[in-house]
Amino acid sequence: MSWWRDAVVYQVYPRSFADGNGDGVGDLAGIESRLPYLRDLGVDALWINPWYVSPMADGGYDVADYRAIDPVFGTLWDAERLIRAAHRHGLRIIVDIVPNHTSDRHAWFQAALAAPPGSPERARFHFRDAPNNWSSRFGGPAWSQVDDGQWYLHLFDAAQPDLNWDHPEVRAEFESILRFWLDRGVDGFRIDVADRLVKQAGLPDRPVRETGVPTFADNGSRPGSQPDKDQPEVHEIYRAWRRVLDEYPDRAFVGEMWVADPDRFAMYLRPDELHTAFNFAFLKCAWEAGALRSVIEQTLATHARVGAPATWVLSNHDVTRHATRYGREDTRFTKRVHDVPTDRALGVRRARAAALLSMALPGSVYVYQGDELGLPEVFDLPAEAREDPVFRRTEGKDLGRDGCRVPLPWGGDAPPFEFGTGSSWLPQPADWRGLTAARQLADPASMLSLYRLALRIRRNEPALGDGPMHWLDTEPGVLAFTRDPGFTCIINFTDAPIDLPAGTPLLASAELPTTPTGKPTLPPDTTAWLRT
Ligand code: ISL
Repeated sequence: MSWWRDAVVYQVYPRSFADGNGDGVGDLAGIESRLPYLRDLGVDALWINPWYVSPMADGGYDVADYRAIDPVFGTLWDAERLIRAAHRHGLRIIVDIVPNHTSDRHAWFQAALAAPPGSPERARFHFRDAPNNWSSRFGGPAWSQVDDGQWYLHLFDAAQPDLNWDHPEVRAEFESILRFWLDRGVDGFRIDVADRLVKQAGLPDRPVRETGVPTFADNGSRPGSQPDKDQPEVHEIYRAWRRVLDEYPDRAFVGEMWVADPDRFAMYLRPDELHTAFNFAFLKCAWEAGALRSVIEQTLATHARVGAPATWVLSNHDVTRHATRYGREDTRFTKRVHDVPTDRALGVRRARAAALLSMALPGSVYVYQGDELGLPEVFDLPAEAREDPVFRRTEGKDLGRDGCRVPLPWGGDAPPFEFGTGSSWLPQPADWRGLTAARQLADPASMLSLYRLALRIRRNEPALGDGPMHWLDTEPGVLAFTRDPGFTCIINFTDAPIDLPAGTPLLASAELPTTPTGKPTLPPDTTAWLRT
């Protein structure tokens, strides 16, 4: 079976994973030094966020050279060595490709700035004499003006000019970049904002609400109604990319699309397009039995239609960490909120239960670095340390995403907790002493021990990974399903203990208290795996 149908993929945010040279920023040497940790954790692949030459206006999602490694991370030689070392440890490497926009320092954009309006250099981007009404995803307008008066489009930061995907040179260049990395042995690509490359012809204004404010939310909008995303012509790009990828054995794409409509979403996963895509419906869902059940059912139905495996994603480098989200009154992820009461213990308890749920479902699983340590979102970062352009572009109204990007605590009793030797680019909370990987390894009740055990069972259990699942009848507030052969997963979302169904417990996210007659029960916010 293809590896990507059931892989556990660990997301490495390289700035914050491990610092090999003591400059306070994570790097490739740091990743390489921690490969044994990842192998022992039991993951199958790493997805590494952008490592290319970049001015870092958006943490590396502003790429100035797609064929070279940023010096802060290392060299191309280091990348080649890391790919080989990962393969020796049985770990595959997925790299992040950023095709919607370049950096404003990219040679093409520099040439466009130096050339006059109407020039071929400007045709690779979207230059216009007047802007339309689109907003940047990071706040503020999506257009910036250059010295001669023209405007260029940037759906993200002004330092991230959008490429014109109608231009044949843009298409040819990215196919060449794919080959460059495939030839270096990467096993796949994560495609950044995969649904936004193609814009509606003529760049028409977005529909405007009665308030006069352009509509912005992409949740639940009518399919095809927005000119800056999910245009039908984008699929031609992925068909062409798939032809390139298929020249190399065993490689896979994972698309990043925040496309809410299941039919539109599934189109990207047709057999001649992308292999997989992130399941943001699952990530956004409340910690609630009914809501999760319908997201799971809809996910499986959507993917089954196109023969693609589902993915199960709880967190990433763009969203509030789920150990924090799940400790709140409102457990959904809709937008980033920071000033609400959070019950840390409850959040961690549910995060443990959610980990076992995601690992028992059919398909592939994503683990964002630090999930396995139960890290919380960090809110009290000093303004001057924050780097996310969202913070600046919203004048601090949105704190941005730095709070889920704080460098990992590996060991020791004080910052930088063996992340490196110098002080880390974002400060770590002093109370992360108890959360270091070293401490958690020594504690069989820790989040890290749970992840290691669960991933070991998942790998050895023929019932888990790809394949069918069957719901069991349960009381309200309880979800239970079986996987063949002989496996049951049950989650108690209610606030009272329930009876466990027949079977021998293999693993549970919390202790299973027994009744006076010796029967084990499943406490609230707990998942159990049973041998049946
Ligand atoms: O952050 C989001 C939700 O909280 C998304 O809207 C996000 O902005 C969008 O999915 C695009 O994200 C990706 O491209 C961005 C980059 O900043 C993000 O880190 C990346 O994941 C621009 O390249």
